[in-house]
Amino acid sequence: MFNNKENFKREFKQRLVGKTGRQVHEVTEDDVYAALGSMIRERIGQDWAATNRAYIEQSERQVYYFSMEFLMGRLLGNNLLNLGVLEMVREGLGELGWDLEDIEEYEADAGLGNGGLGRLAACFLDSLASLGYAGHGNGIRYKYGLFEQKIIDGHQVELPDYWLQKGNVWEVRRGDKKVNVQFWGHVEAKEENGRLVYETKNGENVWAVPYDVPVVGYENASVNTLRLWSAESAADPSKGFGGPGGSYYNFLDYKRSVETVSEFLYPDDSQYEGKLLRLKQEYFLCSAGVHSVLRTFDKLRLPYDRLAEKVAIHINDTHPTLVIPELMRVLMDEKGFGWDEAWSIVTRTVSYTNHTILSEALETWPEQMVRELLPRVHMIIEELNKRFCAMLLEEYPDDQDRVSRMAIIESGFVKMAHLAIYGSHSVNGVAALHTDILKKREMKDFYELYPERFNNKTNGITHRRWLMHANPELADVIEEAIGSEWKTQPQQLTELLKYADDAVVQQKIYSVKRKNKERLASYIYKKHGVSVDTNSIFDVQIKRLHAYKRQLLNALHIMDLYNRIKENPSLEITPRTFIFGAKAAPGYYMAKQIIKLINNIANTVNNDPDTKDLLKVFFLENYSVSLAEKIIPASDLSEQISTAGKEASGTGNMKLMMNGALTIGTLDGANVEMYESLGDEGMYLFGLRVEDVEKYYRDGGYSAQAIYNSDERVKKVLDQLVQPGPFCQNGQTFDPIYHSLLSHNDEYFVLRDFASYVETQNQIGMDYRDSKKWLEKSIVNIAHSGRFAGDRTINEYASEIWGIKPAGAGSRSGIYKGQ
Ligand code: 26V
Repeated sequence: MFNNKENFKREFKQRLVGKTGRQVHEVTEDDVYAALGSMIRERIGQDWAATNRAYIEQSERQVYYFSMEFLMGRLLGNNLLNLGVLEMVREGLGELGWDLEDIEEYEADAGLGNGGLGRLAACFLDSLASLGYAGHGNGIRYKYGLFEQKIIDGHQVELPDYWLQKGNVWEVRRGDKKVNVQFWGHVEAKEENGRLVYETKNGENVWAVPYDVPVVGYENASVNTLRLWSAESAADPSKGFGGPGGSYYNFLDYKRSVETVSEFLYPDDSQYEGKLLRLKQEYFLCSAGVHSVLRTFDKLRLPYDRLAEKVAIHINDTHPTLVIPELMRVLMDEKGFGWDEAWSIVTRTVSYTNHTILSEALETWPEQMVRELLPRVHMIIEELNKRFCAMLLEEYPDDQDRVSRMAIIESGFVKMAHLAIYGSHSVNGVAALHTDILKKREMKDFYELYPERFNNKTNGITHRRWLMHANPELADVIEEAIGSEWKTQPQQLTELLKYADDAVVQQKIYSVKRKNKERLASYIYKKHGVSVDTNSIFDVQIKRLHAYKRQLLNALHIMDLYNRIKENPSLEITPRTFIFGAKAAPGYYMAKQIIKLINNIANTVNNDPDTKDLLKVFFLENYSVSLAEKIIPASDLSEQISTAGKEASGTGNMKLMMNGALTIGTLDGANVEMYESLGDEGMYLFGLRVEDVEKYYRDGGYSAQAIYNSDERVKKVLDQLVQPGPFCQNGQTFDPIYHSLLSHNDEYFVLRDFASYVETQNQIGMDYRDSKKWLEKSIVNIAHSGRFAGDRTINEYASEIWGIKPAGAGSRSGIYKGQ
């Protein structure tokens, strides 16, 4: 295996020719990517095998992070970084005439997630491996990831994301580890040695085939596993082709039906829909995952009553909650345990994270659907509900209301969050404020019953991808100033505080930001044919499009700025470039209207001679992990402007902070904790607080119409949504947006926060002109961002929820300690 540049070059050339059957000067960049990827994957293989062996030998508890989403993005650059060969490979390739950054672009971005929840799972895997924990991912290998977004005439158009088209160099298909998953059928009970044994008959059998992806730790030789399941038909001609019926055509129908299970990722984010296929996907993940976890446990040759000592299963939101009844089923029906013993094993094994307080995102499945699709699992849920309600009635004999509120099955629906809390030993929120709201409001009943289960784990992001890999020049400047300890102990970034005021460091940080802005500007030029002033403030809002995230507030501010300049063309304002990136759920009409509005604003503002030198607006299509890596290092201002109390945490806020952007934000999610570190000096707060929002919801008293009537700026921009003018081109108006604000009384308090937002933005415009002061704040932001590194978060999960210590698996272990 190569260990220096010359070896690398020799080995790489050989492989390139061997793989393509072409001479080195004939290959394409695609070939270079494929050859390099497979070469690096093989190099990882050694450490991977050693890590797995060590985990079995050490026999310590291992964590399995069950998630319907893993938003991994591209892996080549990150794997090179974590293996410690990035520079060697970059130089070697360079000498052979290829630019590594160009080659990285040939990798499909693995978009197996919607947004925050899926990307968090990916960041956590990176921290688990880098800290040397035995922690693995368990997910679905969707054939199609999150749709590719095109903007056509200002509208979002969705295209399928066939990310596997060119193959996936990182995955290894493990056909020998496939697992049978059963749907439908009916349950038969028979007596065996004096106890009832249940078996499902005539079900639809599906093979879950694992594809393993190595997760490389940072310079520690640890390699964990992300196991992604793919659905395949369980054809067995002797049993009538595996499916119901026996003919070849039946088999083809059956095959098609089976394969749809892992066909695509549901593109809805925070909007629950009770779709049968989605329920199938959830059970598919849980059943396959449970069986594979137990198989690994079998290698230890221990009795199952010791399962919880060796295994922790973490569920990422309620989507994998069916692990609870599924593990019950397997322990009772396949391993012979009685109810109470099985329940004790399950609850000691499982823990759960809640990621949202939006009631419309809470999962509740029609009981009838669960009964038909998963008959045995349904029986178990029914029994769990019976026992839980009986216990509640004992606890609260005079409070039937509370018992019904807390029931797992109620009015014909299975409430997944209730099942998840009942079946877990730990329930956590993802930022201090969010956990507080769960305890005091959303899950109050459960908190009163199980106060010891509730805890907070403020989210974090991997500084390896989001700083070291996405912004290597900034990483170099930091290293020159404070050394490299922060790379393995990100909280050491606070050392930078000493240099906040240092003219030399400031100058270096300024020129890195400048270069990153130029790079983004040339990307924008390529895509939009419009040139960007890199002296302008790069004002960035990148996240899923959702009413509560209030991209609309940002848009209304731009409209107002436009109006002000039109009224007074010599107005003194600091030039701005507004950058948006956002996908809307395909069925989310209002979100799509907002995308169109932003594009109309862009059209007008970017072309009007009075404004085009002062304002630019870009809606960058197909926001994704790889696009985020281009935008974030170039950002000056980070928009985190959700209605207070609605954003559970946010993680983009952390990535932007770590790259030196200043935040304009509400006191919501993890912004609250950012503010604790930064204060008014380092962060721009505005708008209603949670208490204010709650008071309005509780007592009423908010009138959007009154604001419209009294604030001329508001009146003007709202009228511009529905009247022919600069923002309604070709006669299209935005009545639904207008009515959501006025007729529906502005559920998200956009108009209520408008004045405060505009005022804060004006202040920011002025402050940006004092570049020394701005740079100082920017450095302070970077310095305090270590608190939001995923390593801190994962250490907290490890010690407070999972009870695990670093395994120190790899031969180079001990180098990377984290903190
Ligand atoms: C809900 C559903 C409903 C069924 C269809 C598929 C689907 C997919 C996702 C969701 C819920 C998404 C919840 C989510 O992404 N929450 C975000 O989690 C981030 C990580 O904790 C956090 O930073 C964000 O504030 C929070 O919105």
